[in-house]
Amino acid sequence: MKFNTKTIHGGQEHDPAYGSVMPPIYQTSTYVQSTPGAHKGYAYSRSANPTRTALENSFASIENGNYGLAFGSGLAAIDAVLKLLKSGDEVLSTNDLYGGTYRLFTKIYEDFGITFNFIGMENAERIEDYITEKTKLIWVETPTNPMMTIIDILATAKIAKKHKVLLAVDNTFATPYLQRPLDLGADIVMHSATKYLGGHSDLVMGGLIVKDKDLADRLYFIQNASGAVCGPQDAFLALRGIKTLHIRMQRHCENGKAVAEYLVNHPKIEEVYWPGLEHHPNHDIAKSQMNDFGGMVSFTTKGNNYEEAIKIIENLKVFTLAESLGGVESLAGHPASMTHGSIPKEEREKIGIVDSLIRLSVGIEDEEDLIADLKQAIGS
Ligand code: P1T
Repeated sequence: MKFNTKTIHGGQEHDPAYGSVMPPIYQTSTYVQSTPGAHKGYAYSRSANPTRTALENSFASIENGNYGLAFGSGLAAIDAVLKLLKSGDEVLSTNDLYGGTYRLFTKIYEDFGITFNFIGMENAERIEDYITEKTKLIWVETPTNPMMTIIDILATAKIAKKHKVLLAVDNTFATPYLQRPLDLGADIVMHSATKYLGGHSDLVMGGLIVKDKDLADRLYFIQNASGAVCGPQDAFLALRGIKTLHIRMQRHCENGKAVAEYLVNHPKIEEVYWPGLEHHPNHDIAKSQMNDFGGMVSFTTKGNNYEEAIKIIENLKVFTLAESLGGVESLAGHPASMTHGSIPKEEREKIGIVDSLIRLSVGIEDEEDLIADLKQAIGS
């Protein structure tokens, strides 16, 4: 199956009970047993639930993996990956990443004796300089949140393989419509399915996808042992969202391009961060590993004025000021005070998250309405 067919049919079976075309929501915590241990493959819904299984199979299919796991949030999925590690292990991570991921790493797992090294990975060769005998995991976000930095997955995977280190890629911003990290040699793909996979801002959900059976078994064990699973209703909604991922992403990309190009030419805008722009520092890598450039666009205003950025955000009418991204509706956020507020100011500013940075999740409305909204909010 090709990608667009996989989003609809990948890993799906018609319901064996009544032949329903859409998967039933198995809203049950437990399952009948005829004698202890004798059941139809499902004993307790933390361990497995048929609606969640349908979603996990869809996750695996769209990312070209063999195994999928669904969690109660993106952070719960990341948490499960970190539980593969032990005290004394080291992790190399992109220095620009979602603030909540940074907080989980530094405020929870550092206390368990795991060391995190946050480095710029735009130049993949540099990564090797930081690998030690204790390095067990490389954590990559690409495009990064919110600076849209692109990391070369293929080159990073080669380094990870050479040193026998796991490579995990947070594919939330790109989605498998744009890039499939497992095909490029990553070991684990992670999603905040809250975003583009769900696509309608109506659920919180995480996903992991892997190819290797041993790794999958370890993660299934952690998923069951720690219990951060999603409920069947949310699994159903995420599955429904994935069925239109390809057409939504196509429009997100078209509108993202229109917005980025409008902002680049605006006299009040200083910098525009969108990997489809030819002057983006990693544009060539983006072109080689992504099918298009996505709908996330960040920008700063001339003079880097905090008050002016806040005024622009407040003036927006079609773009809604809110956390999160990846839904059909356009959202605007202020990373320094919202999504990345948990990163200390000096750290934040080193990587470009300055006070005037505005992040847009460009939705699938009419392009003309989005541009008109930016025009009235920014002024000329
Ligand atoms: O919110 P949750 O489903 O737990 O996912 C966390 C997460 C992980 N990775 C990336 C790249 C993310 O963007 C997120 C969540 N991000 C936001 C809420 C945001 O507005 O950026």
